Amino acid sequence: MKADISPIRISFCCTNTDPEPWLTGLRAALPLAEVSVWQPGVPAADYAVVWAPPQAFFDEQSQLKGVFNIGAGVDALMKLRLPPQAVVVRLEDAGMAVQMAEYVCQAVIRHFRDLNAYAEDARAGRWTFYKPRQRSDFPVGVMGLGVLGARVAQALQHFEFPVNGWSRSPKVLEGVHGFSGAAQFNDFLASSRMLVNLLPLTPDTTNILNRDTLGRLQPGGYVINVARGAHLVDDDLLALIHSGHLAGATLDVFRTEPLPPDHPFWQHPKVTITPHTSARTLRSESIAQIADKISAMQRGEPLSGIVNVGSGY
Ligand code: NDP
Ligand code: OXD
Repeated sequence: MKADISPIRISFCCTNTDPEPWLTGLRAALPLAEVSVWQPGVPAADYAVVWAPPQAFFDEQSQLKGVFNIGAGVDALMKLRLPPQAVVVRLEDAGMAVQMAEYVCQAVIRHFRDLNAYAEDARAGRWTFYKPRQRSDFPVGVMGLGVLGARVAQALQHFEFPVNGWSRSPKVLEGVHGFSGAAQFNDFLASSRMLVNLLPLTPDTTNILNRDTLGRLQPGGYVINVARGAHLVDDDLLALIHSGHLAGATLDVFRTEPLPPDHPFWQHPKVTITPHTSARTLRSESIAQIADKISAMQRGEPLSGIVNVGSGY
């Protein structure tokens, strides 16, 4: 259903994004809105649709009522000086949760079932078997039980892995052994062999995957980082793989993206990398969600997905 709202101005400012399909979609969903790409000097807008905008955007568009981030993570936005009255809204699922669930399940299963070794054998023309492993020996710990982490924790249970979850506040999710807060972090790590990171990047979570924390995983641990590169201390991960404590890692996100050509992750036989693609922003789902929320704001109705700027997510 198309939203019916009074004339408003929406400014689009997204780096590395072709604006045209977004403008077309937003205009179709909000026919009474004026939607345009931001350029210095354009008239003041009511709402912004952004991805990693420059500080100059907010310095100029200081009267915004709402800022809609076309991603789930708002860490890039949180580094900027935002107009204090603006409500910051992130994407909630919008088609990303199922993608994240399939990506993480494939990474867990690929490791658990030795599929990398089978692929290597096939390339070498070897018909070899590896001993089946016990699922009960491979508990998976999911860090972050928000929109994406909860979906991942649920999906892993279909494959009968024991699942632990860790969040800031206590959460009750069926079939998930829940841990919360700093006080239970070490117990969560010690109960997990495979670790999936789905935390937001905040001052509290930067570098949270380090020598000490990863060293607390059960021996033969495996790390799947699908949140942000700055959660992980790269050299600590490599040292723990080299020492044999960790069996390897699947990494979708990196401190510098694209991953620099000389980074050791590219060639490491125990590290599988993908180019920040585990859960892509889906344009039509995202536009529908943003249009609904702008309409709700215009009508003075409450909306979900509002970022708590104080806690950074
Ligand atoms: P949510 O905000 O819904 O969930 C965040 C979860 O992390 C919550 O359970 C929260 O706890 C928990 N958390 C936050 N801070 C802490 C802390 N200090 N200690 C323990 N737990 C904490 O986020 P989403 O699930 O939507 O997204 C998670 C992240 O995934 C995004 O921030 C983004 O960085 C990343 N992402 C990556 C993508 C990719 O393609 N690689 C795509 C999309 C997102 P509580 O519930 O108590 O608040
Ligand atoms: C996101 C992302 O945060 O794409 O949505 O990483």
